[in-house]
Amino acid sequence: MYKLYYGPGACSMGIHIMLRELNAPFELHRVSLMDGDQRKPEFLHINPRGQIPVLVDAGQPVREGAAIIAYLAAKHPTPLLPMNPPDAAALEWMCWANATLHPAYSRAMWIKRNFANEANYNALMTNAIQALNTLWQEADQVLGTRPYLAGNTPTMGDIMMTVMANWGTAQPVHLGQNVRRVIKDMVARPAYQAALTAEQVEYKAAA
Ligand SMILES: N[C@@H](CCC(=O)N[C@@H](CS)C(=O)NCC(=O)O)C(=O)O
Repeated sequence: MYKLYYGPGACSMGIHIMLRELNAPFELHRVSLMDGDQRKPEFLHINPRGQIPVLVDAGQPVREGAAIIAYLAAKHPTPLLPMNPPDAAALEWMCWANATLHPAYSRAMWIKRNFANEANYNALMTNAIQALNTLWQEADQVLGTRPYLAGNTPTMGDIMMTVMANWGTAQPVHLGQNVRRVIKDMVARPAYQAALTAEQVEYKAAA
C-alpha cells in the first residue's frame, strides 16, 4: 500500500491521478499548505524540503514529482509513461510539466508571497505571467500538430499540464484552444474525476 502526501489541487494531484490510473493501492495523507503543515516537524521528517508530493513505498520515501512518476511507471508498466523501452517524448513532456511549467507557476506564486512593494510586484508579476503564456503557447502549438503532447496517446505530461492549468494566478493566463481540448479530455477521465472528488477540488480551467 503506497502512502501519498498531497495538497488538494497541488502538483501532487498528478501523482494521485496516476495511482488511480494504475489501479495501484494507496492511501492519501492530506498536507494543508495554507495551514503551513509542510513546515511542521512531523512533515519535515518525511521531506526536509517541506514540499509535497511525497510517496512512501513500504517505508521508503520517494520525493520530487518527476522521480515519483518515473518510479511508479517503472513498477507498474503503463502507456502513460512507457519505460521499457523508454518513450523519450513522454519523458520529455512529463519533465516539461514538472520541471519547466511548475517552476514558472511557482515564480508567479512566490512573487505574490514575497513582493516588497506594489511597483515591483506589478512588474514582476507581469513578467512571470508572460513567461507562463510563452510556455502555454509552446504547448498549444505542439498540440496543433498532434493529439497529445507526446504523440497519439495521452501521457503523464498531459495529466500534469491539466493539473497546473487549474492553478489560479494573480493575472489571467492564456490557454490556447488546443490546450483546452486536451485538458477537457484529461479531466473527463474517470481517474481524474475520482481524484477531484477525493481532494474536493473544483476544475475551472476547462470552461
Ligand atoms: N520540485 C518539487 C516541487 C514541489 C512543489 O513545489 N510543491 C509545492 C506544491 S505544488 C509545495 O509543496 N509547496 C510548499 C511551499 O512552497 O511551502 C517537485 O517536483 O516535487
